Amino acid sequence: MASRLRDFRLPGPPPGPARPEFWSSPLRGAWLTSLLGSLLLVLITVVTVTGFLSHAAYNPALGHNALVPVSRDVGFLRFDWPTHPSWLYALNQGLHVTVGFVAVPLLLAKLWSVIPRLFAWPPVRSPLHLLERISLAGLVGGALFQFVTGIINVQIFYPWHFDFVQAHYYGAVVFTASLIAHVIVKVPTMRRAYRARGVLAPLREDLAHTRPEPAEAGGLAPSAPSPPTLSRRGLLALVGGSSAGLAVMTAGQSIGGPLRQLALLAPHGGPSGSGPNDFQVNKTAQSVGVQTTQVGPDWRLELHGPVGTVALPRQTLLALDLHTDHLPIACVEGWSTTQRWTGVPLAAFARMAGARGEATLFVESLQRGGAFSQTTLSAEQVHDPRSLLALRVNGVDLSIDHGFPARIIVPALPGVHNTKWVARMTFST
Ligand SMILES: Nc1nc2c(c(=O)[nH]1)N[C@H]1C(S)=C(S)[C@@H](COP(=O)(O)O)O[C@H]1N2
Ligand SMILES: [Mo]
Repeated sequence: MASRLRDFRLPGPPPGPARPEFWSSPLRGAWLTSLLGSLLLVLITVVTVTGFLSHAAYNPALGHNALVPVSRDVGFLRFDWPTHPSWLYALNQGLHVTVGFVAVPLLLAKLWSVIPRLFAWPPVRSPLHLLERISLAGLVGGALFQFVTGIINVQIFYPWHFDFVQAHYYGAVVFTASLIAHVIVKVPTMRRAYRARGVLAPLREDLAHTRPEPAEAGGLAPSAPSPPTLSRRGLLALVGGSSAGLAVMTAGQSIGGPLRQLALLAPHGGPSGSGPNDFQVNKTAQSVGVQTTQVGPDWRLELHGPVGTVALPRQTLLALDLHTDHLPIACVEGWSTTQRWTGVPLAAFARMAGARGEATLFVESLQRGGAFSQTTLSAEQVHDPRSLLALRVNGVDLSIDHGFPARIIVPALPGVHNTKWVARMTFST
């Protein structure tokens, strides 16, 4: 009986990718996966940190920088996004989006290097193995979900029916947790691979000296390797070259100048302005239903505060002490552009409205509805002397698409808080 049990075997793997011989690339192995994983980890760390920071700066649930005035407590992430240096969010978001694109070839190479695992046979060996596979589903699924939604979103294209900010945020939480667990579990394998082969030594081998890593049961190295057609450093060069190409096609939207023309992966062909107003428009007035009649001579800025309500025509605003500054608009989608804005400092409105030091400012647009039609600014953001209700840009009146008659410009805030077509400002504590 005992010997019968010992003789019992699971049926062998079906023909195809579940058979070890199916995967024959001589480059696969613990060292290659460790190196790709280590490089990817550096990039993913940058993307993750800038992503969570961006969420803190942008997050609708954070009272002060809110798209809607709610003050749900979100624990340690509850802080006011600073206004210094003015390019802070442009840098944060430029890194988040550019490094995200740069990581794509590395992510694909990393997934390629471990793909035999997807077809592991038997699919489940033990309860622990099942747990490991479920956690890998979170890791790989999370990575694919984050990259696909992020990349589609920066094209200002929203084909889905869920809230991108929330989905990308919760996706990030799941992905980050699975990644931390994965790194902890894999550190011993990586150390073993680096100790056996050196961290960079295999990159010195040319094609003629490229040998497969020794095959181990359940390992990634092939049991029946084919002759190499590419060295490991050739593979790395291919991945690095693709990443560099993606960097060139993305970074220009943040760096600007002639590089902007190369930023082919930035949203393109969208509306812009003419003359001094010729820079990227996120949403045109027409697209959100703001009519030229609403922004004509009858427009008034409604200012509410402890001393009551006033309605100020544009002429009155232009006669106030105006301030001019070079400040960026930095969109969450990664593009940014620095322009010369002229307008009334928000602190002047706080004085006019009789608002006390800690009062926050709630801004509403002529635009009806939608998360982008309002914002809440913290007292610190209001009292930065560079924070403006901008009336002019680059020496001329704002174009209607850039927010005429008046828009918010606050240094270092995500573009989404720079509300266009301002109708009403309310100070309250
Ligand atoms: N009322 C209103 N204000 C708005 C928006 C909007 O859709 N409606 N878009 C915001 C976003 S997401 C950005 S990035 C900036 C872009 O400003 P621009 O279109 O002048 O470049 O405006 C912000 N202000
Ligand atoms: Mo934006």
